Formats: sequence, C-alpha cells, structure tokens
Amino acid sequence: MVTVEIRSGAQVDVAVSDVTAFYRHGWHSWSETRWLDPATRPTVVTVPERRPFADDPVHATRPVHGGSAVGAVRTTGGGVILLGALGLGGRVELDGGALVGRFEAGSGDWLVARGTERETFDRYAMALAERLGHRPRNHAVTMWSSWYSFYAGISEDVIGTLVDDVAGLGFDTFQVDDGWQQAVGDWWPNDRFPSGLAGLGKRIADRGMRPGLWIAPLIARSDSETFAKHPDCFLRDEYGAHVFAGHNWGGPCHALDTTHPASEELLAAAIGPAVEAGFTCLKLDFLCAAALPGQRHDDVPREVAYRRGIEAIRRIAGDDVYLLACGAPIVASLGVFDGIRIGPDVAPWWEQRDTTRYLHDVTVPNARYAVATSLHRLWLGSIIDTDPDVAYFRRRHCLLDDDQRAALQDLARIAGFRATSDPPAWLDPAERAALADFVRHQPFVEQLGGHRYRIDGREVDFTAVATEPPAFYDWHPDGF
Ligand code: 9PG
Repeated sequence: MVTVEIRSGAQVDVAVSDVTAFYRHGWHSWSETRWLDPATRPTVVTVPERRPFADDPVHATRPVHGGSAVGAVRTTGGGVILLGALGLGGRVELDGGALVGRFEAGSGDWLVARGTERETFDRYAMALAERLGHRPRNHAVTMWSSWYSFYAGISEDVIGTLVDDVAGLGFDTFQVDDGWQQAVGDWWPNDRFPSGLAGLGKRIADRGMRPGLWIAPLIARSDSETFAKHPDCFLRDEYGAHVFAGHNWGGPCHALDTTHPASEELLAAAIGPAVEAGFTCLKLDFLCAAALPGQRHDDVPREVAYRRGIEAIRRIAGDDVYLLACGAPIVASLGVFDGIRIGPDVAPWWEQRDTTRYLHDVTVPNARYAVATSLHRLWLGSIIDTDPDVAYFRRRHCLLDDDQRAALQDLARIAGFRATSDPPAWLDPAERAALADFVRHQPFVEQLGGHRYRIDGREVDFTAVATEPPAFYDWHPDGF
C-alpha cells in the first residue's frame, strides 16, 4: 500500500532509518542516476570543465549524497520512501538520518510517498504532471538519427543517400543531427547544404518521414556571429564575464539569458526557419546551459529562467511540432516537451574505463552508463516520451558485442522510443532484418519487478548493468 502526503516549505526533512540504498537523480539528461550505497563517497567529477555537462555544477562537490528534484531511500524491509519537489529548483539530499529537500529559491510543495519503488515513483510522476502539465501522447516514437554514424560529418549528399536508404524501413522520423548549421549559435545551413533547410526537409518528407532537426538554441559559440552581435543576451557571472557553458566544437560556448527581452528574437531566429522549412520534429540540445548560475536581466531563479526560455520555444514552434529535449534539466522540462533524453550518449563501445575510473565521469559517450542511467528514469514514461538514445544493430564500426547490442535494443523497446543511427548500407542482411523488425513491430512489454522485464513473452534481465556501481579510483583522500 502506498501512502502519500504533501508538505510545504523552503526546506522539508523526512526522517529515515535502516537505509540500504539512496536514489540519486541527476539534474539533466546526461547526469548519473542510480541507486547507490549510502556508505560510499559522493561522486566528484575530476575535471572541472566537464562538471556542467555531467550534472548541476552548483552541487558538484557536495560532501553528501544528493540529487535534483527527487531523492528516495530503500530500507531494510525493502520499502521505499520518496521525497520529491513539486516545483522548480528542488534538491534532495540524504543527510544523516533524514531525506532533506530544499528549494534553491523560495518555497513550494513536496510529495512524500511511502510504498514500493514503482508505486512511489508513479505517484511522483502523476503529481508532477498535475503541477507542470503534460503533452498529449500518441504513439511510440521511431527515429533514425544521423549522429552516431556520421557525427558532424554530414552534407546534403550524405543525408540524401541516407534518406533514400532508410526510407523503406518504416521509421516515423528522420532526424538530421549536429553538422548542418553554420555554427553553434548561427542556425542557418552551412555550405555543405546548398539547397537550404527547405530542400532538406522536403527531401525527407517526400520519402514519407517526418523531418527532424538538431538545434542547440540556448547556447552559442564565442566566435559565432550571433554571440558577437548580441553579447548582452548571454549569461554573465558576478564579475561581468560571460559564463562558460561547455567546450565543444573546438571552442567555448555561452548560454542565452532567457530573461533578456531580446532573447525571444534570438530563439525565433534559431527555431522559426526550421519550422517554416517543414521540420516538425526538433531535437533541442544542451538546454541545461540556460539554467546555469549567473546574473540575469531579470533576477529570477535559474530554472524559472530556463522554463521561460523553453516556453518561448514552444510558442515559436507551435503546438504541433514534436519537441525532443536533450541535455535538459528533467523536471523543469516537463509539460513543455514531448520527449526527453534520459541518459548520456551511447557509443559503439561499452565503457570508456579511463574516463569513468580516473575522471569519475560516467556521462561521456558510452553504452554501459547510458543503459544504467536510462533504466533509472523509466518512471518518467507515464508523463513524457523517454528517449534512451540509439540502439546499434551493426557490427561494422562497432565494438559492442551481441549481448551489449541486444541490451540497447531491448531498452529502446521498453522505453517506447526506438531509434538508431545505423546506415542500412553498413548492415548485413541479418542485421537489416533485425532492424526492420525493431522499427515495425510494437512490442508488448511487462515489468516483472526491479529491472526485469518481459518483452513479447521473452524475459530480459537488466539487473547486472543497472546495479553494478562504477569502479572509481580514489585520487585523493577527499575523493577529488
Ligand atoms: C551533437 C550531440 C548529439 C547527442 C547529444 C549531444 O558533455 N559534452 O561535452 C557532450 C557533448 C556532446 C553530447 C553530449 C555531451 O552529445 O546528446 O545525441 O546530438 O550532442 O553534438
């Protein structure tokens, strides 16, 4: 039996005892999310520059276990006690004998649920949907994405051939990922796309698929035209310097101040042309940047500022465009997006042990922690489409073994979001048949308990990958 109570306050404490495990919920899509042993030291990502894209950098070196919006404990009897924020900017820590929930600014409501893991998380999801809204849900998504095969090395020719090859497989959406744009921040096509966005969208739609496009509308590279023209629209720190929002694509990026009056214009410039060109699915990436700490035009809490930005994006895109969030604060994104990435990037390898072991960073591209993190976010599936990232069918250009590829495929079936980046031309006939079946066949999924599922009568057990903790090397007595 589940019991639920609503508490209010800037801080709430829920006494807990006989704790065997703590559920740590990472801030955004890529952040580490799992049940952990409370006797272990909290993970501190070794390289400071990586911290914003590993988890919330504000709490990166906290000495106690904690997570974003929600936390839970499992007790010796097997029951679960969950404490979850019903507003933005909440954090839950396990501090001595209590789950402690705090809002970063102001006050709000909290849900306390006691019961089984499934019951307590289901109740939290329902309460979030009530408070933050939810989008109409229709069907399971199937998507072909260009990222995990061609990365940024795409062109009109490469995409054109792929569209033709993928067309017969039955995917709903063909998503053009990073690489089409002039620069991160300058959201117009580069010279590898001479027919422009309209030509690209039409090419996909003509082959019966929904055109999808990757955009990172809340960041700009420091050498982009947009950043040079509108420096005041970007987030600054207390010294007036632009906040560092990640280092990708060979240079630092900055984050849009979504409370700045001119920011909506920049969002319209990023999103509008794609929608006009017929892209009815947008994968919006690196979104957490707009919720980094900094000085904003309007002095509002950072997740409130983020929410303003994504609500503006929804207004610009309209109600009919499928918006997929990536690198996004999870709870603050609910009600605005149709789908959300629930783990770090997969990769055609299982684990990058040097990075996990020595840098304490499980959020770099790797299949193992992508599976583990996504498994711990499936409870979101009742309120938003949950994207566990792509599955691999190919053995070409892939170091995953058969079991590892099967784990990714089955996770996609369970999550109800079936995607791949495998070019049909890279597949042998058996792999191609397996991919075609994956796309066209809507499986019947039952959860048997914990991380065990039944898919079309076949039992699938994720317990080992979900529960085996990462082996971190302790650099320093303080764990840094
Ligand atoms: C395109 C990619 C793909 C992918 C996204 C995202 O921490 N990082 O520096 C970091 C870089 C890239 C990244 C995630 C994290 O990948 O998840 O699917 O769209 O961008 O650049």
